[in-house]
Amino acid sequence: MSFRTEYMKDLMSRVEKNHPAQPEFHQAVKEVLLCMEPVAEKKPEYVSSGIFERIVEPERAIMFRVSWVDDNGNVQVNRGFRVQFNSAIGPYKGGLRFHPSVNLGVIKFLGFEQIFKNSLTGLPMGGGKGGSDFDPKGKSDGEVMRFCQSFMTELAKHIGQNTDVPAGDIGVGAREIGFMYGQYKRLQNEFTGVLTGKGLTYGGSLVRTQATGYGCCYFTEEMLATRSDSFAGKDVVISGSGNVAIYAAEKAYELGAKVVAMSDSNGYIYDPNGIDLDAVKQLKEVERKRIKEYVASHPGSTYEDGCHNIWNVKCEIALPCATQNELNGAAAEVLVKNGVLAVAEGANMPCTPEAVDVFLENKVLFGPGKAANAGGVATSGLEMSQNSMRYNWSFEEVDSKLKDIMKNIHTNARAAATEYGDADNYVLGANIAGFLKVADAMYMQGVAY
Ligand code: NDP
Ligand code: 2IT
Repeated sequence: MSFRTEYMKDLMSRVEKNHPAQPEFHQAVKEVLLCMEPVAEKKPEYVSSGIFERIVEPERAIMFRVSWVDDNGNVQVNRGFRVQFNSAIGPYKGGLRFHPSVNLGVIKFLGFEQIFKNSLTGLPMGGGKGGSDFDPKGKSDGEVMRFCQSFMTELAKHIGQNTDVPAGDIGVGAREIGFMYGQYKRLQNEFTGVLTGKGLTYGGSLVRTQATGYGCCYFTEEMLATRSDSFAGKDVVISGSGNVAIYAAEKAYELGAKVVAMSDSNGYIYDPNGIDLDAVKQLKEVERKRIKEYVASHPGSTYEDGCHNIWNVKCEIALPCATQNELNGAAAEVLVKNGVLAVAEGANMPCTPEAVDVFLENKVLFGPGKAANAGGVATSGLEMSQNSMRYNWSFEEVDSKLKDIMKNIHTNARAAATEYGDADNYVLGANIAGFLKVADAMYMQGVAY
């Protein structure tokens, strides 16, 4: 896809020039700006008030040194980031990623996506993201704790329940959130909802663990319903075996489907009998082992090194739930050839632009991450509400709110896509529906002279 208007083309060139060597950020901005061309034509006041120029620039980006001492007494140094991208509709909100591939450009892409995703949830949350190039893999609990404490010692100066509320992402789960929350409390002497994804004993919300994966399936079920179809009886391929992948698999089974393949960063397993999810949970959540160990105890299943070929496994529903750009144009062609009906992004930007084009051209139902994986942050928003009320809702109450939110996101994205002339294009619909609320708030709040 390329730009039709000089205005957006120029803006994109400026983003590339001002944020050099950040390809993931450029990719995320380009996708949104491409969808914004008809919006700019319909709403010239957004052009004259510089909304598009402002929305692609983070309000604030914080970078810091994180030093800590490993189990051998050696000093280690990592880099910490928090990008506070947009606070037009609420406090900055978004996860923290700990992975060696993290850099400023990756955090900016994630923070940018988060603006529109959070807006789509209908809850009052701005967009932000953070993290570190720290690799939790192979570290002891003590090392992870000392890293998290050092990370929070700096981060605490910049966050707060009404300012910026981080949560988990790749490499940051209940263990890391607990260590960071403990350190925040020690530093500030305050028990507040400054992080989400907390443990249930200290302010966490029921369903937050399951929310992204469940939400992704609720969204997919809504898309399928527009073609009088459902998960029932379908084969599903899910990449990843982390928080999002595991609970997407759990809900896919509950909705009557069979999950036949899952992966980690080393390779993928295929089990034609349906993957035994309890075994995957035990391996990945409890023992923190590699997924290839699954095949030893599951006759009939196979393991292949490398994650890419997972998309060669025949399925009707594909849910990429690992990381960005994990599914390219060639993989999308294979999925289409094998009869895929629906693809929903549990991860952030897992499909390359070429892959997205293949799905749209072939009328595959395609749920972009901003819409399809918004259930996680939506439930974080519900955790914030419960923290403010000092009250807890039941599992059923939170799950039913999550379901309603995913349904509304689907309805609103579809309505925006229809208004702009392409009803089945959820990329267009999600970007426009997410953008309009934020743009309107920015417009009404004026510019600082
Ligand atoms: P986890 O750390 O729990 O799991 C990540 C999974 O993806 C693991 O199986 C991991 O394999 C695999 N993975 C990570 N990096 C790579 C890579 N570079 N190449 C191949 N595989 C990789 O993270 P989450 O499940 O929380 O996050 C997964 C995706 O979902 C991310 O894109 C995240 O941004 C997105 N997301 C997460 C939300 C949440 O609430 N947690 C909400 C919305 C989106 P291994 O075990 O080998 O590292
Ligand atoms: O990408 C995401 O939406 C998340 N990692 C969850 C963010 C949150 O604040 O719950």
